[in-house]
Amino acid sequence: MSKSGFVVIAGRPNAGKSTLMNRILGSKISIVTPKAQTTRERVLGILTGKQGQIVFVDTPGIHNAKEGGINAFMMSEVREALAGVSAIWYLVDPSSVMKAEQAVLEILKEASGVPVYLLWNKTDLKYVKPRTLMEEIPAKAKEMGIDFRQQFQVSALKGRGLAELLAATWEAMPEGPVHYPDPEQLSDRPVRYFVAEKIREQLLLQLGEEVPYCCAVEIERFEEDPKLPRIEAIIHVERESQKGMVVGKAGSKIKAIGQAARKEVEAFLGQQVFLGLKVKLLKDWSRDAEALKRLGYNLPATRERNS
Ligand SMILES: Nc1nc2c(ncn2[C@@H]2O[C@H](COP(=O)(O)OP(=O)(O)OP(=O)(O)O)[C@@H](O)[C@H]2O)c(=O)[nH]1
Ligand SMILES: [Mg+2]
Repeated sequence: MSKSGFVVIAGRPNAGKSTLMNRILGSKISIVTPKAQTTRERVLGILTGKQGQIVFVDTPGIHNAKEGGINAFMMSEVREALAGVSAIWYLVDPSSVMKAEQAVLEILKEASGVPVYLLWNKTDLKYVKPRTLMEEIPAKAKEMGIDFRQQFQVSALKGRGLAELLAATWEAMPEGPVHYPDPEQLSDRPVRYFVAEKIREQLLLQLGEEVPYCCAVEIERFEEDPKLPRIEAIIHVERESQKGMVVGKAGSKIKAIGQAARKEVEAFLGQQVFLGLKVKLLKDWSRDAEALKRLGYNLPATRERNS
């Protein structure tokens, strides 16, 4: 019998969760940016090997979502990802603070009985005072009844400590049939999801602090042409005033975003594509249940039964 299990990668925004999953899979499945709250939806990274299969679940960073809308959706993604998993990788940036990590522990507590691996990430960087946090987190977890199985010092960016971490995680996996029998399959998402994400990555990288969070990407058309697939995408903004910020002077911004995103899509698909971008107003989409649903951000209450 081979080993088979789900491992959720959880933690604060910007801890390096997506970087870690990409590194383990050796493929850029999740987008990565220096901005917090880059990941909006859970996405799978499927590792198939001689021992069996580990299905990693990259999740949005855990933060206090005060209002409803997209933030509430992101936190429901984390909660739903935690159901029925075999292990949790809890990633911490050592420059974090206990108050922020407390919000993560509150959610991990809900997955009672699941072994948690505490991963100190970014150990390639020098920090002045990680000591207190390194004592505070395990102490608090113990108090809350969370099963901290083991701790590792890693660098998702450099790959440091990952072999030991993976070996320990394989050990903890139960025996069972693999969930995804095709060893070539690396994720659960369709191509159009990855295309939309590459566009969102460029919005995060190329626009000022707040604007990317007001953007949602929808693939309007995807024409499969073996020579040059034709992809048309809409960037939805929340307010009229944001349109100009995305388009830029004489369309310079949207052009740069489109060019960079196209290069990423081409690298991902291994072929040239046509990528057309449009900017449209979808008023207050991040707070509107119907708009969120249309964009695929299904809040638990509106989620279809079989989706
Ligand atoms: N120096 C260093 N930087 C890292 C490491 N891991 C991640 N980073 C950087 O940290 C930033 C955030 O990385 P992400 O992988 O997007 O973080 P995340 O936890 O997925 O963030 P959200 O999706 O916002 O929750 C990026 O700039 C990464 O390059 C690491 O081990 N060392
Ligand atoms: Mg991420």
